[in-house]
Amino acid sequence: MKAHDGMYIDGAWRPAAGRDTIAVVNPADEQVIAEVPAGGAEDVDAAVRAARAALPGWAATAPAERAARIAALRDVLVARKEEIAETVTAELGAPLPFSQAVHAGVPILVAGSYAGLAASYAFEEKVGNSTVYAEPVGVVGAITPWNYPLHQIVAKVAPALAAGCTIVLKPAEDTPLTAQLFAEAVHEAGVPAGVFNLVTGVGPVAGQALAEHEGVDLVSFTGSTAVGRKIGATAGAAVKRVALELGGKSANVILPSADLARAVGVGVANVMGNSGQTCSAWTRMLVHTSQYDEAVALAAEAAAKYGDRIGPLVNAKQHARVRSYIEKGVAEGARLVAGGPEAPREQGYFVSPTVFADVTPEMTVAQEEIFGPVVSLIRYEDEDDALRIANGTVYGLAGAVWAGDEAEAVAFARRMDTGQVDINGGRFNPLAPFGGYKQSGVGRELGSHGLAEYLQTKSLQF
Ligand code: TXE
Repeated sequence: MKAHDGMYIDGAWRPAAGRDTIAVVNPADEQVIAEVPAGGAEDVDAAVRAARAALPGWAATAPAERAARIAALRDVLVARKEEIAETVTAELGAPLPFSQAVHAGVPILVAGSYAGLAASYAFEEKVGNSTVYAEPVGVVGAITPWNYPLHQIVAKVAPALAAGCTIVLKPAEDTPLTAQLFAEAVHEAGVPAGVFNLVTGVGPVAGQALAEHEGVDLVSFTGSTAVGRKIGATAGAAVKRVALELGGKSANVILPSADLARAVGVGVANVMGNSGQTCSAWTRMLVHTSQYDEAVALAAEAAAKYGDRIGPLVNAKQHARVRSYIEKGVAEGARLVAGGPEAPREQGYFVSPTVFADVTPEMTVAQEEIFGPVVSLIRYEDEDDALRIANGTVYGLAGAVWAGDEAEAVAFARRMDTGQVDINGGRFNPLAPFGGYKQSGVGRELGSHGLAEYLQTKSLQF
């Protein structure tokens, strides 16, 4: 596949300071498809300097001009949609239809929403005898994961651009080609040189250098809780802003009045999409004891139907990790009713859609993020029991509630310690804030709440 052999810094592709490279592997067949440079501290420093130099100019542009650039970026993403989908499929392994609809489609919606918000947001407000200005935080260090390669980038870069911030992006080492394509799109959209910069590289080198750089005013990170904790500590010590979007173990609560077949079917599909590599996936299905056996049968059937439509996991490390979680589930007494730890194909990092029954809330598969196509069915006795189980993990990112009556589902959702809940299936809304309670993170992405992360306020009293 086509790849740039440099970093996108100050509006142009420039050679990396060192000679290290990253091999990009197609997880469906384990073949190396490209190589990109692995940047180090020197590359990060050059990118941060470019972003600092561009900051005063970009921060001073009228919101309407920033809105026009983001709208142009959205249009480039639309024009290059097919290429984006093919690139994500090549380096992440997602089936092409899923890449087209979700990996390419969702970032277009998000970019569009920020073109609108940049134009309509109240960057200046009268409050009594004061005027309050919302000003850009400054230079943003964005560190993104591989699971939704373009969405994770756009969910940070679009609001940062709308706010008037400048950016250095360090994307995941598994999916740098999508990030390079995005840099091309930013360039094509006419975003001024230095406003957006890209440094490809590995986490503990380029990522860490970016998180620790004193020229960065805000670090926005999405990834594992372990790395997020470290980045949060570094930012805290430097007294700089930080946004963390971390793991999840979301509950899909099916109340007895719900349409059971639909709730189970949609619930299984929610976990299997993107091969379970979704931080908000509803990995714990909570079913009333009176409907439990029926739900188990429905879930096993839904998972079996998924069969070959599921893509591989992103890399060998995740492949081994997910399979060892499945083995642990069996060892702790959960009952496999679909799938299992065996790799279904010789080549590629595939795992079969897996369903566990007889899962109890304290089991490892019910507590830890697996990040694979594995759903665990847990039984509950009554609503209070369901709530205790739903809230009984360190995470609180997302979830779902199903009930015959919407008001009943809403009442339950309001008692959940979690940042986003889908009611009777829900529907994606790019304007709704997304982010975690508890150890799922700090801050919000998307919509005006996502934009506010990149702003700081100044008030003038009269
Ligand atoms: O994450 P990492 P990994 C979870 C999921 C998954 C697990 C491990 O449970 O199984 O994390 O995935 C960069 N300083 N999520 O190992 O390492 C890294 O280069 C600065 C949930 O891939 O956290 C990449 O760009 N940066 C999740 C990004 O951090 C560092 C999405 C994420 O990689 C760094 C992905 C360091 N010391 C995984 N070390 C979600 N919330 O959606 C790594 N990075």
